[in-house]
Amino acid sequence: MKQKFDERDIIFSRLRLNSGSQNYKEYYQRNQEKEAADQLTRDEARRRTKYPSSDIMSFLAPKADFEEELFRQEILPNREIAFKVHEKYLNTSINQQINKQDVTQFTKLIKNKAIELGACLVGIVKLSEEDYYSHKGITQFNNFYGKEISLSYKYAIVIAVEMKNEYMKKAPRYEELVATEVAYDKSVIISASLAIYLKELGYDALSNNYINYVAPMVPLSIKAGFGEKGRNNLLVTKEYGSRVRTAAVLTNVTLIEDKPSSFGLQRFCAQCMRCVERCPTQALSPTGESHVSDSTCMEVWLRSRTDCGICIAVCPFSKCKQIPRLNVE
Ligand code: B12
Ligand code: SF4
Ligand code: SF4
Repeated sequence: MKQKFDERDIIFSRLRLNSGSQNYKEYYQRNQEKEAADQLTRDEARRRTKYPSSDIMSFLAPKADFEEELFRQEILPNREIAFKVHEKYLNTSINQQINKQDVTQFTKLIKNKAIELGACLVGIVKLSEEDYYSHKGITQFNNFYGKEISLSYKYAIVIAVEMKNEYMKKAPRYEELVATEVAYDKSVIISASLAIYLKELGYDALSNNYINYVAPMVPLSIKAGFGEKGRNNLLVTKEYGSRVRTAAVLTNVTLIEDKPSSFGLQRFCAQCMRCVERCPTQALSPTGESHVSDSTCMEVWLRSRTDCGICIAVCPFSKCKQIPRLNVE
């Protein structure tokens, strides 16, 4: 079995550790090489936020009037719905009477339902133990830090949501963050709604999205047949490039799995290299396994107060047409 990835290692979890806490001491005793860079990022994030006592990522907030307007008109309405549906999902109990399904028909039905709900891609993965994180980290919405993840769902219904092209091509400006946030909330609405549907039919279901991840999404979406991992270290799909956000529903109902598929991306990337060249901080590796340096990427986030997205926008498969110009402070 491949080694599992630990959610405590992702940068968002590391930055949320409070210095002086037992978890902080334990983590940096094991990972001394990360402490100095993480502390710099933490200090910079606090320095750049209007809300120093709230979540460490709150530097990603509107600044100009037009940004406030976009926040109110585009992000807030979806966020409210996402949290309502998520709450309903948590409160829905599993029907004690299992509603038996024909596998082929039900796979079709569930995929159609995902598309109706707004997914642009949907695929099925047969889960293995290594698909899960080994332990929980700290996220904005829960803190089960250090809890071992020992789940054994049979299948994942993986969904992708398109990020608005008109906004993504403005990366790394504020519009890009709006495209990210809206697609994140839509991914919660879709995955939580599917989980509610499955629970009502008598099947356990867990919604894996930004509110609570138990499994990393890039490997899952590649297994679901959405596309390949590009030089930009992201899922690149033939249809939307990397301009998608992904989520999943993990369940025990039997489904027909999809297979990973290739469209020749690796050869294309070797000639293209646009994402590597256009990344403002050289966070992407030009050779070997594709890889991103998390703290180097975050330097751009701190400067632009968005989550950048240039490596999505410049990818020819993302079809953003207009190649964005660098605009970071
Ligand atoms: C942490 C995180 C980040 C961090 C670190 C990135 C990273 N790849 O780890 C930072 C801040 C840098 C980041 C940046 C961005 N992110 Co991000 N991020 C995540 C998050 C929350 C967790 C990723 C994770 O678990 N990484 C850890 C491992 C699994 O990933 P990995 O480094 O690629 O590791 C692979 C190999 O290197 C190797 N490996 C590496 N280490 C280890 C260790 C062990 C033990 C083993 C066995 C293997 C192994 O195996 C891994 C599997 O292939 C995911 C959501 C999620 N839960 O999946 C979103 C996610 C990956 N991000 C996403 C996006 C879009 C972005 C940004 C474009 C920002 C934006 N505008 O949205 C940038 C792009 C950066 C880039 N080019 O990669 C999307 C990707 C969608 C897509 N099209 O693929 C995701 C899936 C969010 C979502 N729900 O849609 N992100
Ligand atoms: S999001 Fe921006 S900073 Fe991060 S890897 Fe992509 S281009 Fe580089
Ligand atoms: S920009 Fe070019 S090199 Fe980067 S992922 Fe897209 S096709 Fe590959």
